[in-house]
Amino acid sequence: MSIQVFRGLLPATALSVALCGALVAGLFPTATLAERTAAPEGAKVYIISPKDGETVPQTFKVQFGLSGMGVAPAGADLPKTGHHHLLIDLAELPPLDQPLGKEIMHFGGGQTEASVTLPPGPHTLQLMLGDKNHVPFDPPVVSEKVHIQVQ
Ligand SMILES: [Cu+2]
Repeated sequence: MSIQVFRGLLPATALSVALCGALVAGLFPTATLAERTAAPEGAKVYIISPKDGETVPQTFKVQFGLSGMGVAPAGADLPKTGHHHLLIDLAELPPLDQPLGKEIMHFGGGQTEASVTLPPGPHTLQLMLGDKNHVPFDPPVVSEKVHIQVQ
């Protein structure tokens, strides 16, 4: 008798598991995972100015450096290009499998420098390149962290 009950339940259980799997498979890619662009070999992003350890006024200019690839506005589908993002006081890199968020400064116009205003004290600056969809490259094209003292 217990075997009959088991047999009766099994197909329904198998069906719900299959449905669940289909739902997860269907939702996952669009919900959390973005397609990442392969980084061109030797691509390097760096902060030209300010230098590591520099003391700067509250409003100062940050100059972005890039070698091994080009700068293009966000949305432009051109090979081996991306646009800059400035990470300020970020302890950890943002998630690499989704577009960079609004908490990060985007330079989607293809800018190569920015005027930044920060409160006095120690701060860190780091650059990360994003592709046409604001998604970090694979592997990420990210600069060394620059430590500054704002007066
Ligand atoms: Cu962006």
